[in-house]
Amino acid sequence: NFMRNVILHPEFMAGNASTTFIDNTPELFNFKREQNTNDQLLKYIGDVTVNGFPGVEQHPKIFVPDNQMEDGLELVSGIENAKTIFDKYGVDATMDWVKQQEDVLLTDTTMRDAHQSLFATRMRTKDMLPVLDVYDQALPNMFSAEVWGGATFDVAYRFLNEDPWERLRIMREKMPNTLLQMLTRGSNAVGYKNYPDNVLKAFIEKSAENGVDVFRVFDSLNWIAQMEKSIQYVRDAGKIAEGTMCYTGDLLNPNETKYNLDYYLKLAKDLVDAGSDIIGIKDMAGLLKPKAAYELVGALKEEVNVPIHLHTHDTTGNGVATYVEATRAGVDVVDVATSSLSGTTSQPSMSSFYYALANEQRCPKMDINNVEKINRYWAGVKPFYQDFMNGITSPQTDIYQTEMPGGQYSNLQQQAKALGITDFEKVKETYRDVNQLLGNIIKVTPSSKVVGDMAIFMIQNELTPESIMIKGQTLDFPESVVNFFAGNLGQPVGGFPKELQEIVLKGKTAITERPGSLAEPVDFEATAKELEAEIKRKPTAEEVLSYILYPEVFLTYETNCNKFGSMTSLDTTTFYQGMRPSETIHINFKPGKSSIVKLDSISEADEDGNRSLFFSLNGQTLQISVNDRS
Ligand code: BTN
Ligand code: 3PY
Ligand code: ZN
Repeated sequence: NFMRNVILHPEFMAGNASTTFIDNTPELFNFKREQNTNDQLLKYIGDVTVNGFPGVEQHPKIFVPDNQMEDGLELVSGIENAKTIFDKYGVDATMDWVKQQEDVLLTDTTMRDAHQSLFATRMRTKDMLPVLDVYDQALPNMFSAEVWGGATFDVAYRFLNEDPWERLRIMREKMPNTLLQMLTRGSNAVGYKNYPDNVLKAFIEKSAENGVDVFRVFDSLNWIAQMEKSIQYVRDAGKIAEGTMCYTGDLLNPNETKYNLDYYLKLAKDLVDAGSDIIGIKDMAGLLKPKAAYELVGALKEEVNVPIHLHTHDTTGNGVATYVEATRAGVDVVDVATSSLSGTTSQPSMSSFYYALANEQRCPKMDINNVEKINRYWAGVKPFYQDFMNGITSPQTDIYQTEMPGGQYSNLQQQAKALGITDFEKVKETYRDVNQLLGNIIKVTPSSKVVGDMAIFMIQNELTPESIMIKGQTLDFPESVVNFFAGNLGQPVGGFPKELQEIVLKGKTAITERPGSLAEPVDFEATAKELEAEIKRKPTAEEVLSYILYPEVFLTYETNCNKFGSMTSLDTTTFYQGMRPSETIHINFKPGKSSIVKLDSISEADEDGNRSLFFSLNGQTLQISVNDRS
């Protein structure tokens, strides 16, 4: 394990390890947590068996058949692709290569946005491994695989008991010949608030070192000032900077005065001036209609000299049509997901798009039989996550009016329900009103939350846009709304609606500068010491960053790691649902070392609420005590 850590360490891989490398690199000794005592894992199984998984209603166990990759993939190696060009010749040569390709290139979002948008980002690394093992050789013509960032970072710690950095290193190791892509929220990195510039810089450097090649940088208000630092840090790290514009409104609507073609062309030019190597169009709600995509991409190809990368969600049902039109207009790369994890709130289907363009010059290059085989593997993974599915099974065309991002659509439904608001039509209508009230803003994490929170607030307090203007001074607005009007998310296109801003801020002044320019830099050494005192071991630089981004979440993860050990040997059904009395499972604690675990019985709770679980492990009885928190 120690040698594996040495060999896989980014510094070692880069050939930069010196004689002090081992002494100065505490993470090399982080192999203890990869192991697991029987006791720890049974404790975990016991806990999830008795208390259920956070956020999931307890139900009879749903057994999902074991899932394996089929044989017979056509594996090829030695193909020239974006990654081989990048490794050999660098960023500019890669972008030139992209522009020269006749076929439209693809980014496969299956392992990031697809499961983030379909089942709350809950996919475990374990279920990705069989695909990672064959990826480079089965799908060698991908432009990139989007595998990191967005919500995957905190959800890994929070719910999967996984270290996201370790996931990234595994992906890098197993996919050396595919560009790995991540989503970063500009000044919010992979968090929900602004961080000081030195944190952004360190986060991007470490992400690059651990394996990210392409950084898609966006801002939730399309404010260039919130993106340009990150873009520069990506460039400084020698990686590919994808400056991104979020798409909203309706480009071809003659009444669209704000988010029209001129707006996007100017934004794209500003992003290129800020150092973008490639321009991303991020259509998070699925609002970009086919003809609009044709116009937008066509105009961008004329106006800017960098490749164009289009991302959409199929929430409204027109995703493939949009991509076909974008392809005809010369788009360089589009984002797709394996078909079993595509559609609705996820990306359009990779194989549907392939067939839509079959026999055409720009048809994407792929071995369609490999794609189908790998897709059948993913189809087998999907049922493991049914507890987290968002329930959306058909196109939601009302999104053209509400403009709600796919990821928020199902979330807000749940949030409203939890507060006793069952009329989702009313929520959507109010969301639309709030968007107008706020000045028709871009809506994506975290600005979309401002609109959602405000809509819920208005419904709960029976407020209308008119009554807010009248009695607003007496109202306690949601924190996210105050934060928005205070300028802490940045400056919206066209500025704030002044009257409402005064009402919400109640005399406080708003900032107009970039929030990051006012933030004190973080003292990494002091923070590392503080964290060391908490966890009683020397943290890695990556762990210090995780702690800065998500202090509580990281410390809880650390506690859970010490309590439960590593979860990697546990199958996903048991991980999320635990066991039921009389059930037997097999656990491979180590490769080739399979153990038989049976749950014999669960006792009644004693007066302290503790239950005893009687397991047999390879025939030997083990008793685990679990506190029943119900
Ligand atoms: C977390 O919740 O922070 C992730 C670790 C998982 C802990 C397990 S999940 C099932 C059981 N119920 C809990 O509340 N914690 C444990
Ligand atoms: C994220 O920020 O996680 C997103 O995917 C936004 O669309
Ligand atoms: Zn997305």
